[in-house]
Amino acid sequence: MTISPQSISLTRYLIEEQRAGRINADLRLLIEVVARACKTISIAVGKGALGGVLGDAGTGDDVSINVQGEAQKKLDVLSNEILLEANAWGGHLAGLASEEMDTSQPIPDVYPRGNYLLLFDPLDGSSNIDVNISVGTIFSVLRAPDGVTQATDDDFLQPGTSQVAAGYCTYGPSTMLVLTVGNGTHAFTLDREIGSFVLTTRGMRIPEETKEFAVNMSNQRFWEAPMQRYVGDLLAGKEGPRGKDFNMRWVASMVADVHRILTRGGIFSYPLDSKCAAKGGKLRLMYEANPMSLLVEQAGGAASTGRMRMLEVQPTGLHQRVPVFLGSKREVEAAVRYHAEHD
Ligand code: AHM
Ligand code: MG
Repeated sequence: MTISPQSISLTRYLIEEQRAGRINADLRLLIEVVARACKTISIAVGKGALGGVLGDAGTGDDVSINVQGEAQKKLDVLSNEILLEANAWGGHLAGLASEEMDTSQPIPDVYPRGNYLLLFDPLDGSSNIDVNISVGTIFSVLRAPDGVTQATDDDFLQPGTSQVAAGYCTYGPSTMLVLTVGNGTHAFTLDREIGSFVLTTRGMRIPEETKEFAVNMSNQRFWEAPMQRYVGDLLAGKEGPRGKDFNMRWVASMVADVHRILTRGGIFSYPLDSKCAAKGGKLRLMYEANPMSLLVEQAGGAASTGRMRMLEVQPTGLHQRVPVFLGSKREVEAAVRYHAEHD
């Protein structure tokens, strides 16, 4: 396949956004650096067993555990290192935070600093790494508070409405970067031969109505009452109160599930359940729910905790967890209604 002169690369897209005054040079560089790191991660993921990167990090009884109490995979650790290394020296950041690190990471003293904060989940969907199913990287960009050049954890605790950019990269049959800088959600596909991301869908739009939902049904008995009733009504199909038959899909990689929903509609949910209630939910607000919520809203969808707009949640911790409902607008509104009727 050859690239046509009409093809718009990520670089060109970002330069045009800069010319239009929607981003500055530092944010452009930051996004380029993240995209470059994602290409490196894509190569490691693509090698699979041949790259010696499958399986748990650490050995035997000494399996490496992250701040979330989860066993780290070799690729989790490698992806984290790739993103840290790529972003440390560019001079556009005042700090970094990752799912894989307890606290935020300062920029090494030898490098200049900038005005942005970067948060990421380096390799989301870890349970799928060893079975050759799509995984992805999720990232969120915030502005550092005025005057802050070396950020502490508290500087990151800004609501999702403050994000200046968000995106994910999905490592599936093709590698795709889906990005927003607050002016729509756009998809870029990696042209592996020339090593560049090419704009393949400008202005993704999520259909407002859907007949498809994504949830881990094995947790059904642990859900709260409004969620039980909501999914019960979806399963009741045409004969039930919703009056239509719903289909279900669950990859167990948020990036892949959200990518499907951005492409053809649906509702993704990871609700509160009695197993994760003490933690506030399963998915993390700052580097999973918030960036995905901005991407979804920018594509005409909606995102909620079930009780409030996701992007308005005031974070209290870097690794805070939240219940998540996002995707087709009318369906997210329906899920929110079930919660409101119950509360
Ligand atoms: P991870 O960040 O440790 O990979 O966990 C997040 C993942 C999401 O990608 C996915 O939606 C969810 O956990 C899957 O959960 P479950 O194992 O309950 O199906
Ligand atoms: Mg994750």
